[in-house]
Amino acid sequence: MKRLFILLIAAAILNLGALSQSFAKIDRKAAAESVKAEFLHAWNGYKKHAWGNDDLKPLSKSHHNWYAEPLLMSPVDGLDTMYIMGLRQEADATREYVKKTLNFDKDLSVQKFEIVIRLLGGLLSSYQITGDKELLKLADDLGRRLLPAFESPTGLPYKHVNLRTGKVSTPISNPAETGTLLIEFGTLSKLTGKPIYYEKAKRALVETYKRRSPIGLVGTRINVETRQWTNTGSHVSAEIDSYYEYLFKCWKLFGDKQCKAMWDDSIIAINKYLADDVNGELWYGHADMVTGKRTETTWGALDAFFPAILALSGDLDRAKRLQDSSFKMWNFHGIEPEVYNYKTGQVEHAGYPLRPEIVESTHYLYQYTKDPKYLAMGKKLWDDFVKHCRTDAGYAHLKSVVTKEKNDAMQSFVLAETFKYFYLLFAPDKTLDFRNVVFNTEAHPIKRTWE
Ligand code: DMJ
Repeated sequence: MKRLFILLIAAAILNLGALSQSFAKIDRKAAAESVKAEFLHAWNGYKKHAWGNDDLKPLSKSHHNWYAEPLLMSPVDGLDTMYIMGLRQEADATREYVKKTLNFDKDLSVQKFEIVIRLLGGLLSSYQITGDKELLKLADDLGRRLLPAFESPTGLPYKHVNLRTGKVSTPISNPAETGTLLIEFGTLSKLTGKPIYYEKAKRALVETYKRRSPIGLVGTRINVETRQWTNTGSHVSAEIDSYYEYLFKCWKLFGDKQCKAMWDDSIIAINKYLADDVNGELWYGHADMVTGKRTETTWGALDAFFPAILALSGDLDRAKRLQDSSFKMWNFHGIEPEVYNYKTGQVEHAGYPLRPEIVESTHYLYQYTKDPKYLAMGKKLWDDFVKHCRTDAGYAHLKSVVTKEKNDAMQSFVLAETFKYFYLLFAPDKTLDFRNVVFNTEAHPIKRTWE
């Protein structure tokens, strides 16, 4: 076992070495074309085998729906990627289909967070790209149907809400789900002139922040009716991650000074209690929100968004070091696991559901540094991604990054995020005005102009 670990470390070091040699070799144009072609491969798989449903099942060549009726997750999530890639005809046809088919008047109890980041975010960014008022109308209708979720005694939203009746359920939530709403609801307010959306989502973000511990950390689970934490584990991973992302991004997008102050305060605690320097490498582990005591030394595919936020907030030094750590994690098995123990080198959750976060951070670091190292890094990620996840009908999750066995799923965020960030990394900078958009957590770019 020890020998295997040493061999894996050696392989990872060789990979970093190979990376620095290959800077000059990246043909950005060819790489961007290849990403576009593979996006179309995945999209055509969806169209052929899952059209009208939420997601493609790429092994059985069938479909998956989140609820009893489809809500067009893949078409709405993938739409702005088509426009960004210049696939105008395909995008226009998809937009017409969405307008004709999507109807939120359904007796479905939906998970508000996922609906907000994928559907509300997707409709708003595609509205900004096309100016098609029907998309804004759909977004407004959806936003209105989600508003009852905020009617808890604390203003922290319930996890589920029925789109037709407004009935809420599931009071145990988490910072990611109570605090990842303001980009979308705030944008809806700016674009419709209805302040209620901004107010409700902002209050939820502030209430989450107010519940931080005396040392400045938030936990993993919170009861929205009682304000009590039911899990005090603190980290930047699943169930917390995008809460921090939105603190900074809402300052960027709306110039909201309170969001900036909440971020400034939070990042001090994150760097003090979660950052973990291990033999010169920077990782961020888990700690108890009350005591600050280290509880886990794990990092994973979801956490890999954090270098992007560090870079965005101006901390390029930590961003670069952390990105090197994520890349090291990726290279142990030629693709990253969901959870990796950076102290023991063990994979703790071996799945890879085609996550975009490491690509997102590579894109941000390239934008801020223009260091060709990040193009080479992205190319390695891309080649591995295609090699291990491509199927004849699309792209498939991996059950295990160790065995590379596939799973019959292709979530919509692959179309919204993974392909988009790969494309933006390689495509000419003029493709998207990076400095003047803010991406929601599902990679839907929102422009800072409100027309
Ligand atoms: C996406 O839905 C979003 O990026 C979310 O913030 C986290 N999980 C997936 C991608 O991994």
